[in-house]
Amino acid sequence: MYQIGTTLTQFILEEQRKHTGATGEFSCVLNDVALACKKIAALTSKGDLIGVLGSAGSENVQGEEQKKMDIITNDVMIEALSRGHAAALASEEMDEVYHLPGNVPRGHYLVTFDPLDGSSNMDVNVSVGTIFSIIKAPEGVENPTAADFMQLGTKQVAAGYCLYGPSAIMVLTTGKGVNMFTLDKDCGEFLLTREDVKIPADTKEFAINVSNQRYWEPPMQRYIGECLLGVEGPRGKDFNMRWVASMVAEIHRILTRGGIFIYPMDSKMKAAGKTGKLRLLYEANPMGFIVEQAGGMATTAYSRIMELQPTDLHQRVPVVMGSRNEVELVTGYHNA
Ligand code: P6P
Repeated sequence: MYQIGTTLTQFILEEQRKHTGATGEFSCVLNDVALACKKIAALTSKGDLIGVLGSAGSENVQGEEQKKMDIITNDVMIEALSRGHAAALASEEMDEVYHLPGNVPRGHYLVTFDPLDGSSNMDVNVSVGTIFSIIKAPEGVENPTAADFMQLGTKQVAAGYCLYGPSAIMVLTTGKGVNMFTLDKDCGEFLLTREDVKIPADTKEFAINVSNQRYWEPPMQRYIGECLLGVEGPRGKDFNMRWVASMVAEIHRILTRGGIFIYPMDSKMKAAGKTGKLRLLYEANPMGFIVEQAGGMATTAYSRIMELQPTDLHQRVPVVMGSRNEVELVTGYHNA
């Protein structure tokens, strides 16, 4: 148990002390991420004042329009993680694996991240977030390649996000539960505000982009249809709906009060040769780790997300995650 108000730095160092023989490298990687998130929090809070909103006039490696803040925050993450504690980096905004500069010692951790998930919300002043996932680099590999990142989500040693909303909140798991740290801008520290967060097993709130309803597979049509029937329907209760179009905000709400977040496979994606909307390595896996550590469940609607074998840095997968009993119901419908 930690005292509310413990700084993230103190928390990380205290956790390190529990691992005899720890080199401190993992702690340094976490602190590098925390530094980047503090800088990004400062940038997102200034927005138009410093001219960081709007399109960059370019596309990312996946052909998606890049916002100025996609590029800016990607650079902030790279700069913070290039201090010699990581082995290599991969990001939504970069096609290839990023290797640290030659004059910097190599660490032993691989970090994947989405520097600003939901970045299009920046232009309308809605919450956005940084998502990150940390795995161990294979022993003895001097310059890790994309193949070294193709590890199961169960191999993650840490995952987290920083939500830039009314307050900036860092949510972190290292496999021993989920803790939340709120940024105190007066002292520049993330302070522990919620410890060992747990998701309620049941919910009355679903998050899905209903504009895609006509493309959904029948089991998803059935599930959402039953929710919409409310108390008169087979679920016997009324549901509420939320859709922020920012995964970090959705998952944070679910960690806070329960719920289910769904971005399903659909016929439109299939016709376009896509395998889903959200990216496995830096959205689905880290969020799946956090949700599971908080007692929730994370599947593709068919199988556990963290047991999917990655095949590509930017691989997309369907996502159903949140309150355990609700995710189990949806997954049961799809496997019936
Ligand atoms: P849509 C943001 O672009 C994102 O990757 C997730 O954060 C979010 O949940 C989803 O896409 C929103 O998708 O189709 O509603 O714009």
